Amino acid sequence: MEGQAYIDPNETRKRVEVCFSPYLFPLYKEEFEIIVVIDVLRATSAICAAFHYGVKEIIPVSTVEEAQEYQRRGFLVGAERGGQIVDGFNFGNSPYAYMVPEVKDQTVVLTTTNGTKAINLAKECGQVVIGALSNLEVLQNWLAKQDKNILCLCSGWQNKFNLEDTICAGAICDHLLGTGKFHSVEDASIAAKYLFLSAKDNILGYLKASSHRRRLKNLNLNIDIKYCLNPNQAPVIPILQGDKLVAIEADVLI
Ligand code: 3SL
Repeated sequence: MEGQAYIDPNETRKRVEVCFSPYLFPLYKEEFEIIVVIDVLRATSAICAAFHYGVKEIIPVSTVEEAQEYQRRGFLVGAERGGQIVDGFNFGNSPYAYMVPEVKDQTVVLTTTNGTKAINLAKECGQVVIGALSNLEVLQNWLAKQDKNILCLCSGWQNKFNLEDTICAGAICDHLLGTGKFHSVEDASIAAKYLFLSAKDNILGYLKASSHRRRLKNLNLNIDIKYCLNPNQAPVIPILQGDKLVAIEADVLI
């Protein structure tokens, strides 16, 4: 496998690794059974919020054209590009847009700049699970019980590295490594873990100068930033089944 780090031939533990951006995903994609797609600001936080507030299923699509097609067919559709609601759609990517009675028990279609693309990229290669700071603890606990190799795929921003997804991925790594059942061999995973450890006591402050936080602040979306960076507010695990995200049943989470 191209670019793989050294693995001790006697190692029996499962792996947990971090891929910093979808652009790097081809270097990792063959080795993992579970792919945790992370887009803290804001796609995966919005998805977790949606399920926490009772959305039945979410169809993540990569392009605005696909979203328009679903809209023509009568679906509820959220569409975001560059942090803003795309013209012609009723809502975008704000977690608060999914905390309303109108979406309860509904199927929602969603397209976003980076997050839904990363989901569709990952789905050919393993079981896609949605990760965010808002579902961190419940996700960590569930992943720890899976006897599978796990890749945390950071959605980044237009294929570039970002801090918020990396910190979330680092938190997942830190927890799984702490169970003793997992190991990491890639330097990216070690870096993500140390970034999380230096950020964990004040994630909001740590990300103050980060690019995407500044982009959203400029769009007056501070309220969304605060929600997305506040851990464990939406204890759900969305998982991809076919082309649809559904929430894992609550009794499986215990
Ligand atoms: O990139 C994405 O998928 C979005 O979450 C970006 S934004 O937070 O809506 O700007």
